[in-house]
Amino acid sequence: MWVFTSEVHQDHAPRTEFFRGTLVPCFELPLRIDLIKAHLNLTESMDFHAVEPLALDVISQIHDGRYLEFLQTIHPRWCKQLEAEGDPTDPKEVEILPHTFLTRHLDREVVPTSVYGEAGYYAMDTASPITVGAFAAARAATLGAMNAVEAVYQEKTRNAFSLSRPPGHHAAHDSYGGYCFLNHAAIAAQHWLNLLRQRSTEARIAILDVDFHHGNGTQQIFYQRPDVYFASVHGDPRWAYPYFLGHDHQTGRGEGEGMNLNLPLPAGTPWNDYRESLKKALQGIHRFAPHGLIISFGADTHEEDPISGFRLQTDDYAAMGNLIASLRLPTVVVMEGGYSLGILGSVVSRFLQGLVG
Ligand code: SP5
Ligand code: ZN
Repeated sequence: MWVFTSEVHQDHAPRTEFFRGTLVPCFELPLRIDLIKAHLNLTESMDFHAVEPLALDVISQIHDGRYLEFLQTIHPRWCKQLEAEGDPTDPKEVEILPHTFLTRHLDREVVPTSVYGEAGYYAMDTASPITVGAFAAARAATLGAMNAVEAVYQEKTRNAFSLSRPPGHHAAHDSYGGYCFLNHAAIAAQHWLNLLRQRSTEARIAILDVDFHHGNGTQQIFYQRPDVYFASVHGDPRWAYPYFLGHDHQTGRGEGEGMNLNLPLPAGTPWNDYRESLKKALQGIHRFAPHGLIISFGADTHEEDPISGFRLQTDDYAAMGNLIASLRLPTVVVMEGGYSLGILGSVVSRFLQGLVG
């Protein structure tokens, strides 16, 4: 298993998020990656590789240009405004957390010029602060996922893992949230398709999302496309974040009809039930016959996760990796969520070991 990771994520160290009516310390922290890295360093058959620079224009095939400009400029613009107002706060301490959102019946044609208005235009929640390093960290995470795709496409390895943060699967074509700004799995899929199309007119990629939360961004991005199959096992959005996407009646649209498979599950789901849904996801992927598989991996299905609601245990993740390996596809794993610092390292390590067999 090749592992790609970089230190750029350290500069995105958000302080607080809004949770149950108050500001609480962020769940999505640099320490998450440090702990996983320490574990993988002690895990057999993990080969760490440096992330190489690559052209990033593929990002514009997935995300809206105006949205990308927003992500890149919003923090410096807000800091400049604070400075002009005589606010002495160090830009490194400044976080943008919007409070007013573009919901139904409101006007989406006019993008506000106010920083908080613009953040509310693009955001889906109050839990994803934009810090000084958020965009650079997200871009580095995308680059890690693209490096993993290249390694697998060039057959240097059968499996590669991009160990990065912030996560990506809640980021849609032009919206962010759930701690995600760029959708690394979606961009990696697009990059893989672009490479495949240099050799062949046939190019199909499957994305399997096993984070506890539904990957609303990934679903939205590929909803009408026939070249990417998206399967997700997750907490039913009727009771779990992101609440407004991930129902089983959402099967794709137009050319993408039948290419989206949602498998929502009840609170408290243990591995034995989870496994049956995972098998259905794998059957769907097998029928699609993709050239490659991308896994959005979250460790937040674990019983100890502080913000989720399933009951998987540490040993179950080896079985999960093993089951997915039965697809026998070239596989890229990208890191999504997982917030229990106690079990995060061993869960990721078990999963990857199960995957390589
Ligand atoms: C990538 C990822 O895992 N994002 C998750 C973002 C979730 N943010 C909002 C969490 C709200 C949790 N609801 C409270 C349940 C507490 N038991
Ligand atoms: Zn999650």
